[in-house]
Amino acid sequence: MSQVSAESSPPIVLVFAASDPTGGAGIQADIMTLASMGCHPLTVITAITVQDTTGVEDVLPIDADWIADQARALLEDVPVAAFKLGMLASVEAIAAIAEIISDYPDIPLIFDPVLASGRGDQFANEDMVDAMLELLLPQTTILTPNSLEARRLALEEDSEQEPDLAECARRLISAGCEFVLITGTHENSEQVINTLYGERGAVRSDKWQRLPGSYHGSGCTLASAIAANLAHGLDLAEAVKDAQDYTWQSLAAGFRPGMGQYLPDRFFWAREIAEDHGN
Ligand code: PXL
Repeated sequence: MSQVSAESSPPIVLVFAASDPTGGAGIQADIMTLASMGCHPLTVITAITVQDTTGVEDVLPIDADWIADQARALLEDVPVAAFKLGMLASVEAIAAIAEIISDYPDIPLIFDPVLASGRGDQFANEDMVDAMLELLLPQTTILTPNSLEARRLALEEDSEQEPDLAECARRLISAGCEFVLITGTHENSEQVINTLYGERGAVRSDKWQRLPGSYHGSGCTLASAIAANLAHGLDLAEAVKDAQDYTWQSLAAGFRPGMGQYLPDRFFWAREIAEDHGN
């Protein structure tokens, strides 16, 4: 058994994301995932939302100065092993976060470009998409769009034809990020195919059994799991593979607390232990 002393700290991940009161997605998903994977989350809230398991009713962006002040206070105090970005909610917030992380070029940045919810609620306008491309992609270690987000981020103004996903990845990498993981949940394939691309093209492609039902928070879970693995020191391809496995298990253990979508159980292993004790 490994020794855990009061001195030793779990790896610390600084998350910028929005509150989802259902606990399905957003910063709540990030907190649970990071904690479940042995990391400690520092959490800067970028927006609060009104939502239930059926949809998002409203979003209140937090003032960019407040976002910057929260992050600066933490960064002056606590060493951080990775940054994770989720919903950002305004151009000003994107600019403020981009400026802060530019002071820490050696810390890996996991950027989940949240443009819409899985249910189609829109979170980002064109100015925000432009700001993400211009200010955040050049600082990103790994970008984790779903296929819809990848197409929107990679769309060129004058092109009529929709690019295939490999071409989207090429464009996003030429916009400055090191790696792109495009997830295939929204595609028509029998299995879900997630492909990791780097500068020289596809690095790995993983196929997962498509689960029945509609899930809320799978993208946040996946990106946070990658952040946790990078914070633990795994190499990137290994971090991506293991994070998908963790996410799939969370989804397979998912539950439906309300009348809408299923939520992942990011502590599926704790339930297994509790059930064993109950025997
Ligand atoms: O799943 C993306 C997402 C991220 N963050 C918040 C959300 C959602 C989806 O609804 O509400 C706060």
